[in-house]
Amino acid sequence: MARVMSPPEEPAPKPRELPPGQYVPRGWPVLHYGPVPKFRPTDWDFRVFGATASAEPHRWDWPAFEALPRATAVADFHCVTKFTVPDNAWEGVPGSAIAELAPPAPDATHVMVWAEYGYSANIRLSDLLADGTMFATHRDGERLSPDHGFPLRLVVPHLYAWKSVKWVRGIEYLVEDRRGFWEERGYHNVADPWREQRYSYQEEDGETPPL
Ligand SMILES: Nc1nc2c(c(=O)[nH]1)N[C@H]1C(S)=C(S)[C@@H](COP(=O)(O)O)O[C@H]1N2
Ligand SMILES: [Mo]
Repeated sequence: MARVMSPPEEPAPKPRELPPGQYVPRGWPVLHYGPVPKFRPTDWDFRVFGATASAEPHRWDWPAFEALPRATAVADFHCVTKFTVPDNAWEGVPGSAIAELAPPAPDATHVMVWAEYGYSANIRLSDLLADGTMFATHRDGERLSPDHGFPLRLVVPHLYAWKSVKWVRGIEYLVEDRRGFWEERGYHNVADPWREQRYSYQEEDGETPPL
């Protein structure tokens, strides 16, 4: 028997929760230090070195990297200058996949992420393995533009975006934490936006590598 059903009540949209001090800007700002590097596919490689399980470095050229297992993840993107870009659909190679293919030594605790021109950022090994961390080639179905890190950028959505290294070329496993580019210049070593870890003066003594 046909019956007219009243539509289910729409749940009220939940207001987005932003980390403290953040706002949502128009569009997707471009922010970085220095020039945008040129991509030369024949020179490009991705290296995993430092404290690897085999004590040997790993290397993929561009075609090999493009053939690695891929995944997608939707996440917000929080810059320490206070903008948050919501709901980015990232696509790329998960950090955990890289760690499986090029495993760290048992005593590795941290990772230095290296980009073109020597930009770097340090993260914990657990940040590399976390859900949502990936070496991204695409956002919202489109290949990254040169400004946003083409051909490859790291995305670590649960940390401030200076850890989301554009034009990434490799990672170095560390048995002892070391500060990266911004971490040496007054920014917080860990950078959890939900705890508003913006600046190095907020770090507890002895918890992080000295400045
Ligand atoms: N190689 C490199 N990656 C970088 C930076 C940089 O200066 N160089 N800046 C970081 C900072 S501070 C931010 S906020 C984000 C910005 O990414 P977007 O330009 O795609 O928004 O990139 C991060 N990755
Ligand atoms: Mo940033």
